[in-house]
Amino acid sequence: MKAGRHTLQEILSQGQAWEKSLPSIENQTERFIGWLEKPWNEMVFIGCGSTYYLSISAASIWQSITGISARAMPSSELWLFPNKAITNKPSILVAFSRSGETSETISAIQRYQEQQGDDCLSITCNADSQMARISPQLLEISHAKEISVAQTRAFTSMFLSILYLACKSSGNTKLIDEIKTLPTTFERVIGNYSSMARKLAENPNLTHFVFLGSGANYGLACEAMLKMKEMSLSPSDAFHFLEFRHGPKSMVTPNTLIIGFISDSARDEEVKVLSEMRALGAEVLALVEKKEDLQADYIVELNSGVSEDIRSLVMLPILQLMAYYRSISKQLDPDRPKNLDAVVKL
Ligand code: F1P
Repeated sequence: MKAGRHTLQEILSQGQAWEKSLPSIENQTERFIGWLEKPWNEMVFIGCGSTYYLSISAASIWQSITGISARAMPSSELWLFPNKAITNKPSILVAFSRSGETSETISAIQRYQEQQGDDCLSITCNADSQMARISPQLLEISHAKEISVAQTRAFTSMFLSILYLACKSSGNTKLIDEIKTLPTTFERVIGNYSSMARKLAENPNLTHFVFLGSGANYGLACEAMLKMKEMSLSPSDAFHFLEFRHGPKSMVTPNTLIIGFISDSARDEEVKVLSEMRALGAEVLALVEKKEDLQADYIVELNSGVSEDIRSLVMLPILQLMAYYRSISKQLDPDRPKNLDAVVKL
């Protein structure tokens, strides 16, 4: 069987998966929207690996859209250190897991239920899972199921669901309309930039990949870093944009590709970091809504026309594709990353 067949199909079908998932998310949300709107003091998002990185971005976006305090942590922190993890009661737990079977996430939900009652929502691609059985509230994203080990469309589709929930629970219909435009933007960005992603992935001089993102983009930068590691076994790092100056920049060489997720809110400061890294010899790829006068070696211009909280999701697929192409160019199989299983069961 052709290496990477499933991963490629899952990356390229994300727009369709979002399109199909949205009506189902809307329907399911009716069941628990009143519960979600209760006066919770805090939302706590958990997951492992990709779904932990998803939690980081979800917490940032939830707080920005709803105004309710939100935090993210790996499932293991809540499971093993519950007293340190939960402070601001009443809180609500939102757990992400593609498989619904990751042991740490199941144990964290159980620990949370023992200590807090049953205020928990699980978001998964697998309704026939242990997670679904133990969770009082469930949101299933069935159109995003995957065969590959590395998550791609499952990640972005679960992200889409939390965007929708945040907008719905704050009554922001303008943002909900914006979400509905994302599949079209996805198709355009993939269509315009997949050859650029391939060229960068196949460049043997690039041996170190650094993903920079701040605010909600930090979780996405981490996820892009994880894709590059899992699929292509390439040294990759992720940092908050301005943190990169505080030590990590000493690793920059002409073989480094810096990939910046540029926000609107902090654009000027983020662009300065990219310029400094170019001056140190790195190659720079910027992902940005409008390129305007931005200086970079490579630019992915989104032109989404939607708010920054909604659009950041569309920055990820082109980088998933870059990881896929790099894996293929190293004669690896992106469908089956080395040493990895789709689910970690302890
Ligand atoms: C989480 C996860 C994946 C990762 C790895 C092991 O799974 O960490 O993100 O790629 O293969 O599992 P899940 O809880 O979201 O199913």
